[in-house]
Amino acid sequence: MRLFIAIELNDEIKAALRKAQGALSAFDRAVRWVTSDQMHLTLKFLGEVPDARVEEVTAAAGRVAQASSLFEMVVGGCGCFPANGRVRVVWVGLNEPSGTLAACNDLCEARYAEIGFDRERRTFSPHLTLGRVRDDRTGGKLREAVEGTRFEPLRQTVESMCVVQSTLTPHGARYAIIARHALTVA
Ligand code: 2AM
Repeated sequence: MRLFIAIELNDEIKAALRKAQGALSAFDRAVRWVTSDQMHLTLKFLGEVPDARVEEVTAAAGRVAQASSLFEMVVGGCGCFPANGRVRVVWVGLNEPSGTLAACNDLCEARYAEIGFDRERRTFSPHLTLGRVRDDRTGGKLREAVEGTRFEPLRQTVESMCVVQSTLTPHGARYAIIARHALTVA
């Protein structure tokens, strides 16, 4: 099954993400907006995992969670990937002053590399995907609108991380949490 490691978002943040999508509704034809059920923060994408290895993958996430402390993140600010040219992904950014999120991502990379998963080659750019664009033909208008969208900072204390199964369907990806591991209280 297709798996990734993620952090769930609270309802207040999800509602604000929906509002940001609404503010960009002029681009509804160009962008496939993610639904509330699909909103999350990805820590590590694992890809296809044989059923026989799911337990091992879940246990590895448990060890990462045990070695990571609770932390607070501040969500805010809209942007696009890539940084220039046609937009592929519309996102909301986040700040995490304690560095725990980056450390947690490093730990995930290390633990999963130990059990044979590829390390992510791109630098970790934590983001909350708002929508994906197949072919941006807006001539820069989408980027301009995204970069001009206000998103008031919102805080969330992150207390757990999850192993998520992604099932690709013609209507988009369906996500199901298969394990949730509490982070350590310092
Ligand atoms: P994205 O939000 O930036 O698209 C489930 O697919 C999650 O894993 C998504 O949040 C996606 O990030 C992330 N992801 C990272 N690498 C991926 C890859 N190679 N293929 C699919 N999703 C990936």
